Amino acid sequence: MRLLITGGAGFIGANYIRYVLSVHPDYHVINLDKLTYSGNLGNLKGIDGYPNYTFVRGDICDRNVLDGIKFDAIVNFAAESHVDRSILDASPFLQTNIMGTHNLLETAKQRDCIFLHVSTDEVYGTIEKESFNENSPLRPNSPYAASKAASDMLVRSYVETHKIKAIITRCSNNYGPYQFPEKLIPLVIINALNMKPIPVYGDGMNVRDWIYVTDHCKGIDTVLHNGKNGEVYNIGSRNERANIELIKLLLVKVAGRINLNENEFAGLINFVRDRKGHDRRYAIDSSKIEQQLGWKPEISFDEGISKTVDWYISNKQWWQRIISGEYMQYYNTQYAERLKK
Ligand code: NAD
Ligand code: TDX
Repeated sequence: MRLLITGGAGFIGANYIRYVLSVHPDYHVINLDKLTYSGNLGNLKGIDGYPNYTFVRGDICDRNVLDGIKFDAIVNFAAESHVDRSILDASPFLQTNIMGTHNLLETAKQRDCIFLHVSTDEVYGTIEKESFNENSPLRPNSPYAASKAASDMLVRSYVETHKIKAIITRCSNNYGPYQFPEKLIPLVIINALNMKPIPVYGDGMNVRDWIYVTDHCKGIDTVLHNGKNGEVYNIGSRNERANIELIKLLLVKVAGRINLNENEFAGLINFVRDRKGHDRRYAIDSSKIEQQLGWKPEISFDEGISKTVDWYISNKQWWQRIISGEYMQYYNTQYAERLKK
């Protein structure tokens, strides 16, 4: 199998490449990535020398690049992925997430290949009680979520109209190694290690449903090999936490790991202006993939959080390179904005 993985230099894509090459050592992986601000070839250190791994720097919107690559299946991770950035400027989200997916679908239409589209629970919007299943209506609330919902709809239309072989996965919030520091969990760990304030949006009571990244990767691989054409599969771990509860837990873990009294971190928690259109709660029902395909999450929340804290503490060089670059300018500007009443 020749697998084209798009966005494989990002957080989940890089974890997926590591997973695929460990369980299918006979596969050839081609990683097509534009290397935007969140793409980092350092995420694939150790893999880059494998004879069955090829990196191509390119844009999923560029048809010529795709025409030059041979593959049997596409797993599409490539996306603009950060909600806050989509609020500042939605254009790159529409370009990559919608037009890029369309370009990949056109390619899939011309070739007899499988297309697995990695989507998100955010397409369902926010839910007060119970959880989203695959038949829940799509009610995206951020420009990011709207662009992902649009791409999901395009995938559906290509299955119905052009009879391509495509499947969609919708996963909840991921965490684990190699996550870009703009996302909540790495941000809290890194800010704590640097004794910097931790911005808590609004009242801190927004709820997210957290899954360890390798559980998501295993779910994607299960769907790729055993999923039914045209179907949608939710992937989640039933680990709902209010943000403030999660932040406090992370601070306890970090303090314990560096032998500091956790009270030293108490003053870092800083309630700031809320995110516009901030979804109150996400919760995902993954009984379909569990019952039909036999997948289930394997990493408990406590184990996953401990592994993640350990990884960031042991891989300072990885994140120090990022926070000493242009990311910090984005972060500081955003943080200053959030302090304004
Ligand atoms: P990320 O931002 O860490 O990585 C995105 C990758 O895509 C980067 O390597 C980037 O360089 C690449 N990319 C961006 N635009 C591109 C383009 N036009 N052409 C080629 N490559 C391009 O994101 P992530 O968190 O790893 O998310 C990966 C996918 O999973 C996304 O589609 C996202 O919507 C989805 N998802 C993420 C989460 C989560 O919690 N992070 C949850 C559910 C679904
Ligand atoms: O500094 C912060 N303070 C804060 O309170 C940041 C960065 C976030 N938050 C809050 C906002 C959310 O309620 O924490 C929660 C998680 O925020 P993010 O890490 O930005 O994730 P979220 O907006 O929930 O979206 C994520 O999950 C679904 C991913 O970024 C998406 O790519 C994925 O589709």
